[in-house]
Amino acid sequence: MDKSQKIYIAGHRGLVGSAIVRTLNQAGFNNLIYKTHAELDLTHQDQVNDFFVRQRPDLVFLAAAKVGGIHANNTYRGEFIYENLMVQNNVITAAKNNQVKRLLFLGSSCIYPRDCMQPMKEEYLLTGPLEYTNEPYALAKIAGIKLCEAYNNQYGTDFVSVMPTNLYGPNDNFDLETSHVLPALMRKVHEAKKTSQKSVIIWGTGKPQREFLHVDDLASACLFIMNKTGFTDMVNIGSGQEVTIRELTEMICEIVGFEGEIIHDTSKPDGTPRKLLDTLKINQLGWQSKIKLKDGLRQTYQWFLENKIFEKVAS
Ligand code: GFB
Repeated sequence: MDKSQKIYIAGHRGLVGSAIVRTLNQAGFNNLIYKTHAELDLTHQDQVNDFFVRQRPDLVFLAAAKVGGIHANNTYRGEFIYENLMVQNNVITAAKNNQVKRLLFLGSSCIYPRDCMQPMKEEYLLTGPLEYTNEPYALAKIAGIKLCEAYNNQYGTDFVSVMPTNLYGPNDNFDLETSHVLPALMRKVHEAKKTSQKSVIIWGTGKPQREFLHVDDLASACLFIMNKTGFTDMVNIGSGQEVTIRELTEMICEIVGFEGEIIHDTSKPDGTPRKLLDTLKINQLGWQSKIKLKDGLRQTYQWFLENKIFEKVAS
């Protein structure tokens, strides 16, 4: 990457895209382009083509996607496969047709089989059935990885796919119906404390294990991989910091200062029992995550308070 290059960040308002913009700005990259959803609908091929012909970006971070937690994935199954396929097909193909020098596609750890061997190596992709609750999303992401690979093979493009583990941080979605587990728990525990509740209800048995990565660590990894011109292997991005959902809830209770009981609603699904990424590949390239889960949780809770997220989502 050099500072004269034009960099397009698709999805700049989301958790990942906003962290990539923040990290690029901090590193002195100011030649950035981004459009809001209202200005450019990435599910429309004509709009995307026109945008690429007019703007001619050199580099693309493809962080635009329809995302959500277990309930959203399982409820809006049609939208999760349709919108993600449309966005990624349009952006990746426009990048190929308009001589983009390098594109980085954001995947997800849910592309691996439900009962995958742990930790999950990149080579385990497509070796078993997927988890039902997020199968449509995972299939779309797998298609995106394969589209990048196919264009690289056929047209000599320099597109790369990265697979982050469960992410968290500033600008996350705190809506209780559609969010991922970490922001949902942060908000639930905060509300329980504010309203002096005796208990907080969490979904499932609390036994599934999840690995969490702060989104600023992910953004640093994305810049690191973008800089590896010619490196097109799919690569995992994780932290190795794995906790059960119950342990995560306890950590959040401690940070928020809530001492009530944790109750499990086992009518809600658990999802994948475990998904820990093997990060040997990116570690050997020279990248390592830095932010410890406890520190990242404290920082994210601070952001939640300072940005008055509680009041915003409640209104
Ligand atoms: O982040 P999450 O929604 O999705 O976490 P996944 C789900 C786990 O947290 C399940 C438990 O074991 C839930 O039972 N959980 C407990 C809760 N309380 C809550 C709560 O209040 N809200 C939520 N959302 N969960 C996602 C995929 O899977 O992983 C995405 O759905 C993406 O597609 C992401 O791939 C990385 O971790 O199961």
